Amino acid sequence: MLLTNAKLATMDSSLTYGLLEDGAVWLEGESISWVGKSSDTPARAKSDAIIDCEGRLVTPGLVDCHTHIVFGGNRANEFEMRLNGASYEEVARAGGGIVSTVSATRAASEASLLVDALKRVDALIGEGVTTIEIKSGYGLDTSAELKMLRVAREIASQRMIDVKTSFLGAHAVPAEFSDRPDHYIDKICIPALNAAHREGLVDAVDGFCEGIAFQPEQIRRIFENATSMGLAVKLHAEQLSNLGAAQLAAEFSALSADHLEYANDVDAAAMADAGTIAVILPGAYYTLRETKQPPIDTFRKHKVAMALATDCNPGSSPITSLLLTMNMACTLFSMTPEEALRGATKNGALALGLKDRGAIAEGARADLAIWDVETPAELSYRIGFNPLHKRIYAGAVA
Ligand code: DI6
Ligand code: FE
Repeated sequence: MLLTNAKLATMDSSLTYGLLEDGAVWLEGESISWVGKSSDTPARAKSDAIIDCEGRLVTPGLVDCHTHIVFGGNRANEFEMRLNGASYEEVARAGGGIVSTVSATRAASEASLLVDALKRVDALIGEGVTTIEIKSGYGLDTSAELKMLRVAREIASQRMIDVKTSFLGAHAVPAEFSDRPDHYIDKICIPALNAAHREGLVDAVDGFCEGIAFQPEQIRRIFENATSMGLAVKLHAEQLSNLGAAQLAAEFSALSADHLEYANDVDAAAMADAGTIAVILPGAYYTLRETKQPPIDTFRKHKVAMALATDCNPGSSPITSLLLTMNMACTLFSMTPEEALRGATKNGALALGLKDRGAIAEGARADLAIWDVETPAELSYRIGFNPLHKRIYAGAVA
């Protein structure tokens, strides 16, 4: 397949999107074989099926590198309670919060979890997403955690999208262990991780290091177990306070540290040294009406690569639009449109340990998005508008 007359945002290492006017891309099978000016297109490429992009913008397929998109039920009732004046404590006493999603997820069948998740995944696919990360973390026992991860794997077999899974058994202490968090970590969470890994369900291991979740030393035990099995790690870090989570992530050469509103200069330096990606999640900041912004300038200063993701989850970020996430990152956190698009392509891929995608480059996966826009900035500028013209997944229009 040959794409011609395209304005290519290659997102290669240079700034300004790696923009190439009047570009062409030759796809062979699931890979990009050639990228360049249309006038330089190799003769042998011209015999293939041609998509005339008619001057449209072409970007790498989008990467949503942080989602909790598999879950049972929803939390609209909490949303309404809060807006009618209920406090978080009153919501919690009414059985709200993560525990309510855990109950709904444990009660749901694998089939119903899949049906519900596919609706949300289809919304992302409709915006040009070609790779998505999906976490467990609403099961909090072995059978339910494996159920969630099996659903994540099934999504990849039912949709033209690549799924990377993250085990997040350390998302919350389940009610039955509320007074014994260490017992939960050692007797439930780690055995569940090992069982999930044995079944081939785990691509990386995540945790929630926060006062309302797990302490660094508890996360450390999970990370030591994960790395002993050769699994990469990532971490929800410094979302509501600074517990040293970002530095713990850097110590384990984590793929990413995520949220980071309370990260500081020392954290950024440690992340830069470790090559740990900063995953910025404006959906949660917006939903929770947070006021402490992640230190974008500090990450820039230390050259910490920044990714963006929806953090799609029923409590703190019920959002299924990576384009709106990009807009939020610019408007709320003053990221530039170039940083936002890089965060949803190349750096999102790096946050998953993937170097074979996120840029339009020879040898990269043939995952592309063709947009009805004049400039890349329009992808972050518009609010609630989807200008996707065509999505190409693994070399096929999908
Ligand atoms: N941080 C969050 O904001 C979500 N999980 C996490 O680690 C909250 C998830 C939920 O409220 O269901
Ligand atoms: Fe999250």
